[in-house]
Amino acid sequence: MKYGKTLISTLLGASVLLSSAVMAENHVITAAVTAFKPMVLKIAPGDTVSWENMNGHITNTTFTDNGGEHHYLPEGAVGWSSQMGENFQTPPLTVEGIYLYKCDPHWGAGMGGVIIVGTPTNLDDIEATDPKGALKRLVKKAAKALK
Ligand SMILES: [Cu+2]
Repeated sequence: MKYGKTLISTLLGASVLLSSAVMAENHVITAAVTAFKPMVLKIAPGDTVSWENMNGHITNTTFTDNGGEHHYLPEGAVGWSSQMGENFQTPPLTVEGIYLYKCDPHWGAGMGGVIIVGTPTNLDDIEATDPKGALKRLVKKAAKALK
């Protein structure tokens, strides 16, 4: 009897894992001239994001400003940096919060984007960095999408 219960709970656990894997979605962002579309993307934890039409573009979560490198990611999240022209895909984004990224060659033209995974845990943290220029525009877009 005890064995039977263990077996059933194991099977239930496996089916829960399986259904969450099946339900995870990939979301596509398209590079268009000097913009990512959509610029703000909301996804569920565990979903992935991929970029298309990336010829001449990159997606990169490392920002360089005030002489240092900065990441605008939720605590514990891992960022990414694609190769030039690569139609990059993230691993499943499991840490909830706001992820900012940019295209380095076109960052001067404001080519960046926002991915919001589940609950936007880190909006206050990002706003507290007093973002300027194109970064400020990204943060405003994120805040607006959350209203
Ligand atoms: Cu670009």
